[in-house]
Amino acid sequence: MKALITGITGQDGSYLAELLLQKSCDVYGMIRRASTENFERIHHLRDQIHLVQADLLDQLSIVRIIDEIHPDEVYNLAAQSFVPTSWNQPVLTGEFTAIGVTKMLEAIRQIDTNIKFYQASSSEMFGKVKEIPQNENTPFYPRSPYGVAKVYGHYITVNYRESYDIFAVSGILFNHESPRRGLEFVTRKITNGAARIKLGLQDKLFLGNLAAKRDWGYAKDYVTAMWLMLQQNEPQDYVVASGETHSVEEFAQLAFRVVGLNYKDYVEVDPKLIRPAEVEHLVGDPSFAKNELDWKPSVSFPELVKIMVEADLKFIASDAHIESR
Ligand code: NAP
Ligand code: G4F
Repeated sequence: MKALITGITGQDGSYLAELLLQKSCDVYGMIRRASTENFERIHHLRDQIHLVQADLLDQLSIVRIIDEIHPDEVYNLAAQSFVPTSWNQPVLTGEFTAIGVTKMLEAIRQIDTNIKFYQASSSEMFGKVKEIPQNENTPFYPRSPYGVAKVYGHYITVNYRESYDIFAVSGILFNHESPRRGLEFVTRKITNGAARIKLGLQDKLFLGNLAAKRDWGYAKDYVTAMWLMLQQNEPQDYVVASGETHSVEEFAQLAFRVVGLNYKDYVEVDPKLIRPAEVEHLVGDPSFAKNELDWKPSVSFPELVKIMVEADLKFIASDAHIESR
């Protein structure tokens, strides 16, 4: 079994590569050319995976690698994935996150329609939510150029499934986090900030909207759901979520509690971090994934916060040690 992962250098790509190796897959990772390597998350896997250069912006490069590798499964995780950047770079976000999906699907259509395809859809598509909780039938109402691009990616995946009989599925994943989460996302910003404050490296943590609510899970659990979706008999789209919702403020409260501090003494709101249009309340209904895929999350919200804070304490302590030499 051969699998190609786009976005292998990202949070999810690195965990998915580990999972697929455990399943005895031959793992190929698509990377884009950079002047310096950006492989921290997959460093430990380098001698077990194959890295191939291509770019979501370059159709021919995608056709070439799919033709050369001829994978059984393609997991399309690559995207411009940070919501605030999508207001500053809306066109580029559309090129990567929306049209990039068509480029992947079109390569599969031309080379071999038996290749299975996973698209990384997002709960950001629900945006200004039409119902609570959100499930596979909830209408979309995206609130950012990123959300709009993901809606395009979602429907082009449905369309290629229906037009060309490709086994193409979308996982509508709610926020999932880990110690490998990028530092700009709110969970990692908080756990990293709390750890730095505890270690005396920072005084304050500036955040935006503390009232926003998210359904947060653990990334390792969520990549298992991606794999399960491609092992089914029928291609279908699934919501993957914990079913619980918590505010940014609650996350901060718990994270600071892990290091024995009161968040109110350190967290301040910076109005510049408030978004032009906010997604206020996300909470998913994962019943379909639970019933059909026999999938359920294994890490609770407080456990997730603890895992992330403890990892950041370790990471920063070793970093601070290097700084002080
Ligand atoms: P991430 O950490 O930001 O990783 C994004 C990946 O995409 C990186 O490997 C990046 O490569 C790659 N990439 C970006 N532009 C590219 C291009 N033009 N050509 C090739 N590769 C490109 O994202 P993540 O959290 O792992 O999320 C994975 C996917 O799931 C994304 O599509 C995201 O939108 C979606 N999603 C995430 C969540 C979540 O909570 N994490 C929830 C729902 C959906 P570089 O290393 O070169 O930048
Ligand atoms: O951590 P965030 O930046 O994640 P967001 O916007 O929910 O997007 C993430 O999850 C999506 C799934 O729903 C993915 F599709 C997407 O790729 C990405 O992985 O922000 C979460 C919430 C927002 O409401 C934001 O306004 O936290 C609020 N927030 C408050 N202060 C902040 C901050 N967000 C960030 N990034 N930084 C802050 O200082």
